[in-house]
Amino acid sequence: MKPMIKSPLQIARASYQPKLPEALKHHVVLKEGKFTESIADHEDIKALFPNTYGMPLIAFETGEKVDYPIANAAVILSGGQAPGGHNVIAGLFDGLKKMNPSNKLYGFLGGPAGLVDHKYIELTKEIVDDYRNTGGFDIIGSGRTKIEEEEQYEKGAEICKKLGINAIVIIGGDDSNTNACVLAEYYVQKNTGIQVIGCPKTIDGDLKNEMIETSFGFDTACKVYSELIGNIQRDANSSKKYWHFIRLMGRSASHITLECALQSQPNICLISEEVEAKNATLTDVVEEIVKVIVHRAEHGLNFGTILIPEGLIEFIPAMKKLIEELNELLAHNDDFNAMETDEEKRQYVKGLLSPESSKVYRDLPKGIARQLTLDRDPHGNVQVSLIETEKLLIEMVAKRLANLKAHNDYKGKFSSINHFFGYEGRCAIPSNFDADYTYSLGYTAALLILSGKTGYMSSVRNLTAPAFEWIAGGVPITMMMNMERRHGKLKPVIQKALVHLDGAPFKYFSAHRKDWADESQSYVYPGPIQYYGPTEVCDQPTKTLLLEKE
Ligand code: FBP
Repeated sequence: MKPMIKSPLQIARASYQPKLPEALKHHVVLKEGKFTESIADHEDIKALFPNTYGMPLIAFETGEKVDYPIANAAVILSGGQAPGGHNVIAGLFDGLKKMNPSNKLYGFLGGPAGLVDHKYIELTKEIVDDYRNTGGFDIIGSGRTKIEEEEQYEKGAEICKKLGINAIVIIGGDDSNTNACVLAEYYVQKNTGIQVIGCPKTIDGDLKNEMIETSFGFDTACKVYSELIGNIQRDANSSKKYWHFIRLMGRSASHITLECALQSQPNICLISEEVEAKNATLTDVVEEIVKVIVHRAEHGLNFGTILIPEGLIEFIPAMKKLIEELNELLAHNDDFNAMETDEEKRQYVKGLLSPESSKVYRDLPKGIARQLTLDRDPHGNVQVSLIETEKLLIEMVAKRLANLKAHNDYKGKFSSINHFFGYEGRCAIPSNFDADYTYSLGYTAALLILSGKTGYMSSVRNLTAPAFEWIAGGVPITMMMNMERRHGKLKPVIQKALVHLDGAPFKYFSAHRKDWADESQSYVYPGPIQYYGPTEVCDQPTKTLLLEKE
């Protein structure tokens, strides 16, 4: 294989030593805390997870030397890329090797499918060293295959037995960690001796709770998008001629959009959770945008920026109902899948929807209606990244402005440009925060494995303090669960954390957005992520985290 060609920054980052919580730099002792309960539906979850329900919280503290047994572990990267994944692996590798150099780490290739299909590599020092502090998941690849059948669990157990693997670390979002917990329970029930540990990954920032302060990758991705938004704002402020409609990844939750707004102060920022709470229609959303555009035009400002969360459409109540109906309708629907033309599919869907949803569906531009019926992801979710909400809004806003113009109520000029930022940030070189956080998560996962734990998620807390004050431990995954309807059935799942309207980040935004919308100039230009330099420039966590911890 040809050696990787590295940029000067990559070469410099290869020797960056991520910071660890102080306790992890020494011998550690495992301290058990309170026994736990699921966030809701206690009896149902307890019945489904008789062996892994209610386990205590865990913290690692400085202590005496412990002789750990030999452990061979394997790691899986699951779902969308997030900056820092390689450092979880590096931390896991270093943790395992430090406790016993004979410990081995394998990587299953291409996501959870690698476990079932027995595709793997042994991760050696040479391989891991090549990927330290880099973005991407390409060390072993990722995938979205859902492991949910007994046959898949058994195939996994078979390869683990063959390789002598006694623990699997699944690095994933809420759905992947839910599956990790199901797998952990199954392996205990079958007495396989295989432990399963989860790790909180997703740029979306929606895997968080009291014990998981943030998912990794959110920090870096938001910083990359905010840099781009800032650059666009400077461009808009220079040429003064375009309204930029910027859709941001994040699936259902608007955390990314909110964080980018806090960092860049755009003229308008929509938050899906607020739209839902206000029971707003698409027309209400358009009116809100138009109001600001008209106001700025009255001051001669025919330009601006609008941030749109990619999941917006799912939070407009009428659209939400339509999507829910479509989800049920399209789950395993062979008739629909066999249809060849879009028109055939359109007619078929229209006929089966409730009268209200059928009307909403008919009124949508055809392109958007088609995007709503595209394949669901393996977890049954609409792939919101494929729905071009920014274009839908541009179309509706332009129509409304033309109407106002015809009545002499708007004298401005409306030229728009659409953007979608998602893939640009998911594999960025991790910020110092993400590099340190992920390395610590991986190292903590190694300790959980060596302590014989299963059904836990690696947790590193107190993240707004300097890294040496971070607290490392484990959280039982069942603690984060409740029952929800998926693919038409009630299932135990980790509850997604949406933006709380009574939370500090939203409150801050809501208190300032009027100033950001008006004619005074309040754009912020965050600039690119800095890896070297003063700590206030290089080591800051997200504004969301800072406000939440205030
Ligand atoms: P995860 O939840 O798996 O981390 O993925 C996040 C995400 O980037 C979402 O923001 C986005 O909607 C989706 O993945 C896109 O999926 P894909 O990578 O399959 O295009």
